[in-house]
Amino acid sequence: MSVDSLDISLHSSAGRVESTDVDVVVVGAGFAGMYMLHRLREMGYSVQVFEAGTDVGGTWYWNRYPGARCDVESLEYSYSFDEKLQQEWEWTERYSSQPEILSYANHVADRFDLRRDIRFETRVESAAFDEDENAWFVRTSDKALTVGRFFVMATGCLSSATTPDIKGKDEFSGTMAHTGRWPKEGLDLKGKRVGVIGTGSSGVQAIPVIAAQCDELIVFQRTPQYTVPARNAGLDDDRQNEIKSRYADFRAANFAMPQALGSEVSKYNDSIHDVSEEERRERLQEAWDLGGTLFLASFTDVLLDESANVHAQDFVREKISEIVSDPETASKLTPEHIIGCKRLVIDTDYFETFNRPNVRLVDVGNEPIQRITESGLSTKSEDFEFDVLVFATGFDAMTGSILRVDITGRAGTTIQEKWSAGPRTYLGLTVPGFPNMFTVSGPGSPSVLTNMIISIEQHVEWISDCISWLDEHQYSTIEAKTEAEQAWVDHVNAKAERTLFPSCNSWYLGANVPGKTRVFMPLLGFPGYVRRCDQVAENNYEGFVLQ
Ligand code: NA7
Repeated sequence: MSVDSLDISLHSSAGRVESTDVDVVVVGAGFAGMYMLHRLREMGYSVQVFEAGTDVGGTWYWNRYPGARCDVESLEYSYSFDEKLQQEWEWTERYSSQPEILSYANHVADRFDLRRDIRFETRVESAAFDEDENAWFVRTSDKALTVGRFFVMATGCLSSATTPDIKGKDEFSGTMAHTGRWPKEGLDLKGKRVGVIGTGSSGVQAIPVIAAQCDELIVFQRTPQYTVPARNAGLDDDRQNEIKSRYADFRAANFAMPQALGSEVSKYNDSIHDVSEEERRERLQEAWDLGGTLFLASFTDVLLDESANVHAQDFVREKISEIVSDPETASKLTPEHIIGCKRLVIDTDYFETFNRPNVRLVDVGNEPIQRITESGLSTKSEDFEFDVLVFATGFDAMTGSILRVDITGRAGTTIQEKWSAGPRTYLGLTVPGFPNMFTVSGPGSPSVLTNMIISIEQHVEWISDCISWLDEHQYSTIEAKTEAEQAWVDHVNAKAERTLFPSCNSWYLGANVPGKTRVFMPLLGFPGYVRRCDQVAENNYEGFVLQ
């Protein structure tokens, strides 16, 4: 399909449309947008990608904070679609740092000549489906209009950074930075007093590195965090070569795992209640020593049953009291909630950092931050002073980056209206009322509960195959049916309700954003999801209206 043929089809219906026409408009040049562009181009489609940043990389472009690192192992957190690419790229560590992943993204962009179809420093402001033209009219911050037959939101799950609405933010005279929008030129923290708000994954990764750079660090913690050691290390050449010698098999084994990762680590298949106290401890210790998020996969029921979960909680609580020297600090750092219902964090020397003389922990769970002041911030009983304030306060996850674009579907309905009571999709890929629009790793897909790059590949391949099938069968639109959407929403909820995930305030539920409807957004279980997507396609896109 070419621009010319699109022009003809548009002329043949109700009148002329503006000329920058493409087959597909893609929003975002992270790993999803990059592969979407590459695959569609290989299939002969014209594509225009828009990206707000100055270069590729998405989440790895924006999250440049000290210590930023992936929590999926490097040999897994990489594209699998091209054998030469996965053979030629050399990873240096077990878990890659942000700079290394960004270099990889740049390498991919160069290798497949992607940049010529990406317009950087250009934000998509609105997109509207024209029912006469069966096309999406996309307006960008450079005031241009681009028309595409298809519209793909490849905007990532964790791209819309949130800063809490604390009084006095404008009064602070020092430097403020959000971990998810870290300045490209970096921040020199040497000799500085630094305050960090937030102890999620970003805070836990940044705090030890910032503590080692700055003079004095104050950590403002609202909820203590379960974190287990990453045990990051240099990647052994023998291990890398061995995996590369059987990469296709290694990928296939991971693809069959619930989270699309960790096939060589998850070796147990029994309940925590089926083993003796001694074996339970040995196995948790083994997982602690090995490091990584699969700590929770030591038994099958840690995320299903509270009486199983409590053993893993106790184990980590004990480790905190062993590592942190000051009992009062250790107690403040000790979480009480279900382990894993907020995303489990993996760290390097997080709890150890609180033994440093230049680090202080302040509990703002019991005594919230009241205001930001010219020289720091205040709680009810104390004023704190620092030169740099870091917000490690997270993201409006999964829906934030979609909802900040004015997207209008059929009959003038906006996505903001459609999702006012929480996101609703069919397969996490499509939304009734929004024909020819796709979301990569959207709400209702496994996304953040899996190895994201593998989920992205599966989505991109499904979307591009769908577009090609529609053209082959001469359909101009595809639109999810409302019944299919309802059944899907019920399926996602039913899966979540069988687990402990809904039991605490996490970003998976949107609970970190004031006013956001509480809905568990990702779908549990990758292989079942893939089977369902394949089945839908095999059955001529059941659940969709095709015209
Ligand atoms: P998270 O995991 O959402 O963490 C945000 C942190 O900020 C968390 O500790 C919050 O406490 C804290 N927070 C948010 N607002 C406030 C206010 N007003 N006062 C004090 N503390 C606050 O975001 P991350 O960036 O760390 O990680 C997101 C994902 O990115 C991560 O899971 C990885 O997948 C990559 P709370 O727990 O809500 O009490």
